[in-house]
Amino acid sequence: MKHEIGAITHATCQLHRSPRIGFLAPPRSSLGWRRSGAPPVGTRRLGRPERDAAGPEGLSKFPRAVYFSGHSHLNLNDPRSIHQKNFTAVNDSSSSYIEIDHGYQMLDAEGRLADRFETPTAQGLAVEVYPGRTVINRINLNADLHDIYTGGKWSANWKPPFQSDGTLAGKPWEIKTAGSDAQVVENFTYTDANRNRTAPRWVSSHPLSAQTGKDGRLALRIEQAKDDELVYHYKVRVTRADNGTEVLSTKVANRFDVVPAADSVDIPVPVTRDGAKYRAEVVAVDAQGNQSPVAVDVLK
Ligand SMILES: [Ca+2]
Repeated sequence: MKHEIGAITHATCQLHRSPRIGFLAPPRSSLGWRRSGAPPVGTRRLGRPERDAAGPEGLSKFPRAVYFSGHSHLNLNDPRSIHQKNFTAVNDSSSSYIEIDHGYQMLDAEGRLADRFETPTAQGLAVEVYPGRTVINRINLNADLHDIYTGGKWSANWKPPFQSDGTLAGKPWEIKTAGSDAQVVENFTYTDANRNRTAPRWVSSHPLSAQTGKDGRLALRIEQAKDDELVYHYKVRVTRADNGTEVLSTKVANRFDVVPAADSVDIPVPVTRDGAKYRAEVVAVDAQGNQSPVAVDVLK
């Protein structure tokens, strides 16, 4: 099974043809960037039926196994990118562009709200395997602020030099692998039962304010909330203060992949800033769905 796990990892690397850390099950492993070529020493390439057989059911008997998603593009900042039940499964993101869940809007390069789930940030994993523990480092290779459609063109592969020198996408994930199989499972920390339950909090006593957007329209400025993991998105609702007519209702993805993070974000509101009053309600939400108190303010 150790060999099969290595081969699965290698097979997924082949799919994406991007730099990845080669990985074998502990305690003995090889470590290094792999692009293509022969499978890691001591492993063999699996065919599809064998890979299917080595899926969740097959791996459930091997709690030290680490399954790398391959080609998921899902970002490494998200605490849900690791999961433990009978073994460990991790996303391994992408070295071209990363993705968040669908169903959100992001601010594009011009500061407009656009339907986006991709950002041109490069991420990868660096895996260290020691006797008794495995450490998976989440690396942000390019933590700059870019838009996946810069200038209206698909812009997935930003090239160095980057403004940032590279950062981490979060604390390293550590897996204890010493002891019996039962002890290894008992020591799992990234489980459903341990999912984070601490909600984001507002730092400013007045986190909302009115700004004038580039086009002369109203913009809602949000002073960023804080979370013990990350603020995943903001639920935003803006209504006319006099009659309650809704002018904006959306979920805005927070660019937690960008370092340094912006202290505030300006959300364009599709109304002219002409003195009319608008009621803004904003809730900060973390990746697990924990919600801050609603921040309310009247803008004009
Ligand atoms: Ca939290």
